[in-house]
Amino acid sequence: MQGRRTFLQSGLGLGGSLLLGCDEEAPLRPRPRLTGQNCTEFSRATTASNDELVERGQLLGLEPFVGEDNVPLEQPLNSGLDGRLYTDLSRIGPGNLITPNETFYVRTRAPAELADAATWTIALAPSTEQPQQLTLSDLQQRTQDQGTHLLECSGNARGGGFGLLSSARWAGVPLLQVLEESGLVDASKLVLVSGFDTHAEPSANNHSTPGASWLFSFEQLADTGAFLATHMNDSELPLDHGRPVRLFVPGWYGCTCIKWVDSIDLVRDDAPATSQMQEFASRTHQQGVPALARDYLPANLQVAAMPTRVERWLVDGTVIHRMLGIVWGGREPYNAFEARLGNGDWLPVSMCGERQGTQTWSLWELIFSTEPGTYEVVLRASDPAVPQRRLDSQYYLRQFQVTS
Ligand SMILES: Nc1nc2c(c(=O)[nH]1)N[C@H]1C(S)=C(S)[C@@H](COP(=O)(O)O)O[C@H]1N2
Ligand SMILES: [Mo]
Repeated sequence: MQGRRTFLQSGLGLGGSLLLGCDEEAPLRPRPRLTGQNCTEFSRATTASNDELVERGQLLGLEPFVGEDNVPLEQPLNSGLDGRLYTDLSRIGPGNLITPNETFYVRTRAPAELADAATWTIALAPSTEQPQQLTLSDLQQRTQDQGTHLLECSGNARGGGFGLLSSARWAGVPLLQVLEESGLVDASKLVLVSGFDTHAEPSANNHSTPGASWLFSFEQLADTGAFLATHMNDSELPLDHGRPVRLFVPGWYGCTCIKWVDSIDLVRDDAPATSQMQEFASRTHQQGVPALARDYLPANLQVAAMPTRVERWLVDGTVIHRMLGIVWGGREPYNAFEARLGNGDWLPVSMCGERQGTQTWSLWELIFSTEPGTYEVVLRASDPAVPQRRLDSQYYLRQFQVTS
């Protein structure tokens, strides 16, 4: 074990540049360009194939991530509150940055008792003296492209291959616009967004609590550009993603993005936190479980990064590896990240182009060569001043195997 680690460390650390051929037999050579450019297009490869040659390299296959429970990916599992679908993150690539609707992760599948979309209405300010109704056609007439945003479940975990994370292009109407047009802007109030969440069956072992609602200040709605989404990747929302309408809060965890929205209320700013807010308090990094909604911190995603795919290549008779991964979250599009394999040195990863904003993921790669074995990999933003709570705690640690 110790020998392998040392080998990796010295092999990767050579003169600060990544050199190939760090074992005794192979002479040192410059890092091979697998492709003309960093991170160039590749096809999905699960098996070795001669078709997958890129210049001098031949893609032999993917190395597995290990210790991740092997949940079935990209197929609906269970129903209702326990319903899940895990996205296969190894598919993400330069030409594959949008998750198709069919494989976008699901956390809670559509309740069986959901009302017909044709007659769907949203109660606006139902507890006030000006109760109103918003029809679906009111919304659809105003629907506009809202751009590409990723969504991550705050409970995204290694056991599910971190597959509760996906990115799509959304269309809908900013919630603030709806409230303005309805004469319902009152900054002294909080906005309570609730979704239909009556499920025939309770969650097994009470793993998930029914009742989906979250409270926002008007300032938070303005800051995030939260919108009521009606479309995803140019199609109507799929049922499991909230048809006919869901909330989407750019940059915040999925638990705030209420599906099957049927009520938007204005409440006093000393309103208690909802059961959903309490359930997700620790996963959204609150201090304890605050009793009042106004004491909740924004449930935003700080900078995060992880590997999503480890490719095994044959280049001029030598096996080398290319790790691909993603970075996401954060207030600004930080571009400098480092990875550590095993207990080796921190190595800068190559970003695949500049990050285009923070609303979706960006790709990086790291090319290395090492001995067979099992390796842990963690990442960090190079600048320690960048808030990166989940990276600091190695939340996204993954283990991969280099097969012999
Ligand atoms: N009505 C309702 N909305 C909900 C939930 C729920 O259980 N019921 N789950 C939330 C959680 S925890 C997440 S992560 C996202 C998942 O959205 P998706 O299934 O479209 O990916 O929906 C949120 N909205
Ligand atoms: Mo979630």
